[in-house]
Amino acid sequence: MNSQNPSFLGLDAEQPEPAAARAVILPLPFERTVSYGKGTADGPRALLDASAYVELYDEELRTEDHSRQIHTAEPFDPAADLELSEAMAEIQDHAREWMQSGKFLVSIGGEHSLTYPLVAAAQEVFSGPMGVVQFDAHADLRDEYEGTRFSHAAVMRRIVDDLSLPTLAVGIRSLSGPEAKLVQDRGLPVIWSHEWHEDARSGSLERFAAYLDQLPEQIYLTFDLDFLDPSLLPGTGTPEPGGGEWHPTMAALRYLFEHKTVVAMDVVELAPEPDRTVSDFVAAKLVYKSLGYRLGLSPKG
Ligand SMILES: [Mn+2]
Repeated sequence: MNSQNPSFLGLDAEQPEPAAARAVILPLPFERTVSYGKGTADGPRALLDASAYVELYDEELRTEDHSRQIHTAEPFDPAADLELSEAMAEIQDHAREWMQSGKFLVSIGGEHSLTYPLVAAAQEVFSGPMGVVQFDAHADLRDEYEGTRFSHAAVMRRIVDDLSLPTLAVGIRSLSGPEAKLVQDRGLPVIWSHEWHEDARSGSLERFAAYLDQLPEQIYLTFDLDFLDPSLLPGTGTPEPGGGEWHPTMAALRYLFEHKTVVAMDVVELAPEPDRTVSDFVAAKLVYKSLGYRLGLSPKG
């Protein structure tokens, strides 16, 4: 491990070799189509730096065994002069190799456009039906944005249209008129932000569970950090008020990992703030909690 690239949880030399790990963290400092606040290229590094301060013992799962099962891969970023479509293909190839090795791949971004090649790789590697669960403030269902079909703002449209995968979007509170019409016309499953909050107030996962029941057993999870409320995680490119709070979000993630086979996941859109590390730490903790749910309680390996 290059000392320039910290490993998750600050384990460095104590982390397992890839062959012995059950999960791999793949840093993807990719930023090409960001439209508002920039800085997601610095997201992976900030998340890894902050993760050194996450306590290894998980008080909810009452174990820290999973902390020794995680390997951090070298960051991967396609050459800056590549066409966007070529860069996407390189990310897909790279992610496919990790997924084929049988590890639970957690890709950390980087901007949300990354999710398209990651989901495409998962679709190649994991045979059988697969659905995509998206936690996000934004629908990301534009057909193109600022001249590209590979924009972060079009990433779920690519997954719905080009990859023909069933989806569930959670926490949506920002979308255009045409995107809303698409949701309506196609009957795309969405838990709107106001519905999320209604459920969170009463501690109910019924709506979430009912939508999950409609999806295949295999799930790819994409977690755009702007799903969370900006009071909890301000360091993101396009923050939106009215986002998720910590405990209801963890309850939903736990439910997802307990009831479905999550085959791979990404956590994207961390744009570190210059003078505060709270967002970086929240993102790191979210990754570690997810890994705990995946490795610490799942009997599925
Ligand atoms: Mn978003």
